[in-house]
Amino acid sequence: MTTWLINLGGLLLMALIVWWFWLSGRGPAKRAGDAPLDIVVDNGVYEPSVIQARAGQPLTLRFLRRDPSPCAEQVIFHELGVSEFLDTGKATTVTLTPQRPGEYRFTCQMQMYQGTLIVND
Ligand SMILES: [Cu+2]
Repeated sequence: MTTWLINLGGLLLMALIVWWFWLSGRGPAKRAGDAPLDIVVDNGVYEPSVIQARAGQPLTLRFLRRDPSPCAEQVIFHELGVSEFLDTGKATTVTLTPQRPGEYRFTCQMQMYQGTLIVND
């Protein structure tokens, strides 16, 4: 009886972890589908900083810059040839279509802000 209860507790804990990471949207990587994905630029981090996308499908990102320091004013997708200036307090939309699977870095011009775009097949 006790073992059964412990197993049940373990299952509930696993379900909670799964919910937390995949369903609540608080996991380390967020998948951007057709809908624009908001990325907050503040305190030296992109939130979320890891984005998932699919090769050959357009990806729309909305950068919401809250950090007024010049460091945050530009976002650069290295290897993709995409860069954009961000206005403070206003959303800047960046649309890109990554063609090949892989990991692409995106940073500010001084590379203090760091993000990763993971492109899946
Ligand atoms: Cu910077």
